[in-house]
Amino acid sequence: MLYQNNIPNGNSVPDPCNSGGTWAAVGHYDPKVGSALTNKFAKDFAAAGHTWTRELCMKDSDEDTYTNGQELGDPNCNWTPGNQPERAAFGHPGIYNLQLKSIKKFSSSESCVRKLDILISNK
Ligand SMILES: [Ca+2]
Repeated sequence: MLYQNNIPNGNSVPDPCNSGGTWAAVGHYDPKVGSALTNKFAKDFAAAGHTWTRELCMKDSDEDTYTNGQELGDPNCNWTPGNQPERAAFGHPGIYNLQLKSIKKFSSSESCVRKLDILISNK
């Protein structure tokens, strides 16, 4: 996942479906499969030429009121590739945290990731 290096904390984005875990494929709805459906952050990232621009940093791709920069630990949009971000990432820039609150309960046969896919496809 080379794109991980193009965003701050790209290799340590929290997995909202798995407390303490990380979400490797940040632009996708499946944490590990880069070919899975892309999320809103991925679309904005692509529009920025797969680079971390000030505009992308200031944007709130998943509309959860936190900018992508805030969620990824670059609240002042100063990060450049290869350097240490100002803070640790605390949120996933492509998954609206409130959506997760509404899907906390799922049966053992359903995964959180699948629930996310269903939510998004109904949007
Ligand atoms: Ca956000």
